[in-house]
Amino acid sequence: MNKHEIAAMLEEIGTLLELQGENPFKTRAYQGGARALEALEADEFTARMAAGTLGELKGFGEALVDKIGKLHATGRLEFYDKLRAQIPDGVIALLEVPGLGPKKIKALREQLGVESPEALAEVCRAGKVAGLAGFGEKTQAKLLEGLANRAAYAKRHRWWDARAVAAPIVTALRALSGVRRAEAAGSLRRNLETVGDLDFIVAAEAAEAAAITGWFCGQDGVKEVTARGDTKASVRFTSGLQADLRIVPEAQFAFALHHFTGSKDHNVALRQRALARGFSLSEWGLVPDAGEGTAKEKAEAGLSLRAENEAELFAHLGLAFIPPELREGLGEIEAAEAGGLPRLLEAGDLRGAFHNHTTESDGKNTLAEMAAAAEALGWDYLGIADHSKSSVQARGLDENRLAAQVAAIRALNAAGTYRTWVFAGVECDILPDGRLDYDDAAFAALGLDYVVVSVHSAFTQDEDEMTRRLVRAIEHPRATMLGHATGRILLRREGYKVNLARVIDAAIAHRVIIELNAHPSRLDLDWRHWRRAAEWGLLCSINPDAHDTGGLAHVEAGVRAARKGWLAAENVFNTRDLAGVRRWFSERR
Ligand code: DGT
Ligand code: CA
Ligand code: CA
Ligand code: ZN
Repeated sequence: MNKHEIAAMLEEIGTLLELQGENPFKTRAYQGGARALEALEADEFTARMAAGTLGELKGFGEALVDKIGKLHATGRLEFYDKLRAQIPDGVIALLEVPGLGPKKIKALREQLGVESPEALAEVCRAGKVAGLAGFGEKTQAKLLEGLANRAAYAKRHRWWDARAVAAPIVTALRALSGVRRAEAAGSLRRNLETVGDLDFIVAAEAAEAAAITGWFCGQDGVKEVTARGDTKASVRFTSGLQADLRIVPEAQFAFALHHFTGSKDHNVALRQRALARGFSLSEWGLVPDAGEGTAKEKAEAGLSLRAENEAELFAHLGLAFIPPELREGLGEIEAAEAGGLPRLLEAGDLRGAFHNHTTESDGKNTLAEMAAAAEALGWDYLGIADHSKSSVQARGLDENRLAAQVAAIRALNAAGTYRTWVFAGVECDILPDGRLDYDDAAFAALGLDYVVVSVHSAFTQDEDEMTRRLVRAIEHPRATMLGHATGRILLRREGYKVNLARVIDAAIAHRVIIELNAHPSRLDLDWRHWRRAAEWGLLCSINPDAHDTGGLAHVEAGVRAARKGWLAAENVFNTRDLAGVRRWFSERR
């Protein structure tokens, strides 16, 4: 195990011990150990592990060093396995309920015998939780809301995770004998932020279909085959994700791909358009509506118009090709008819990104490592925006540390070590009253290139208060961009309540960019707002919010969401070249 994995393990041990009611001294030793480990340079860690000198450092007691050694060498720890085995899975699941930490869970177990989210829902509904010391009516209501979200979301998966499962399957399907074409369809292809199940469409000869479904059902990770026929199959993976496979004759492929890409609303609208032209559109083909027989029979009788691909299908209906991500029944057919579809942003349009963290706050890689990674991606620039001082748990930077970081960034640029230019920014907390985390004198002295302003505290303010708070931050002359505008965490937590129309208006009026936070769990501001906001003149920045070098790649999720929001390159700030970005920043300062 590497240092990060060991630190995560120690952190988990601390949590498990807390759940068990161990004394705080002991649990803190593990949590402190995790932090000390994270603070250690990777090189030093490796050297000290080799030399057996980790114990010489402050914060690494004998017991801790022993456990780190075992994890480092073998990736396993009997102590952990035993501890974990003592705690029911349901209790572990309780840790995922928003608003619950180890202490509260312990109280719920001891006083109400709650050992699972389901049991918690029951006692909340019965009103028993409100009476416990440290809980109250408000907490009880919050827990119920969190539980409801959890249940609603349990069936969906982040787009990023679903894509990671689907991509190798498409590759493997294409390599099977007899497979002419294979694509992932459904919500994944439409770049929806969460995906219910995967849908694969394959073109192959009927004689090969059984072998293909056989491979599909027998592939690694399949826990259960939920349906199986000659040309169809459905499976469930161990992750809980399900997948449907459909095999069609090659002539039918474009129609099937289009049908199973959806969305349902888009399909309904397109079918109506076909009917108005005397045709019936279905997964089988595009056949004349008149005459005897079902659409399937007509298609099998060879009555369908031919379409090699979806572009030809759309052309039969007098439409330009509609990119899958626009197929949500939100006016894309009208736009395609009028030649009004946007030239959507592409991943290659991005020249860099802002809002990235380093080890100075809660990132896992240093400034130099982040710059090197950005250079490897071919980026012209990289913006560093670590946390500000109020984000204490993220080791936010006070004025002095930030000044030192700005100096380090200037020195790095001057040294010319990397081809990628580094901009000095900060992710500045928006305080509960809308003020920023540094005063005017500090900002003046720091000479930052830009400032991302974000909410990291007091999420529970009412809509009015939150809206006023965000607008006040946007009105601050130093604000360049608004970070993760609603604070939502997909599948886990709703965004805070805020009047987005007013926030967007203020951003446009004050020339503040709003980020599309590209972290796969955020994708915030949501794609549903971007089309209109961009028409009004809002500028978007696709920001990975990277906490390590690998996190920079998340911009792809942001590009997907931006495409879904009808955005073109000109709507996105970080498609500008270095000179263009510099100009914008200097005009704003
Ligand atoms: P998901 O899986 O919940 O994230 O969403 P989708 O869009 O992938 O939905 P899914 O897997 O149920 O079906 C894939 C596509 O197949 C869907 O987007 C449209 C098409 N489809 C499925 N059922 C129907 C239906 O009853 N009517 C129509 N018009 N289309 C359907
Ligand atoms: Ca699906
Ligand atoms: Ca499906
Ligand atoms: Zn943030």
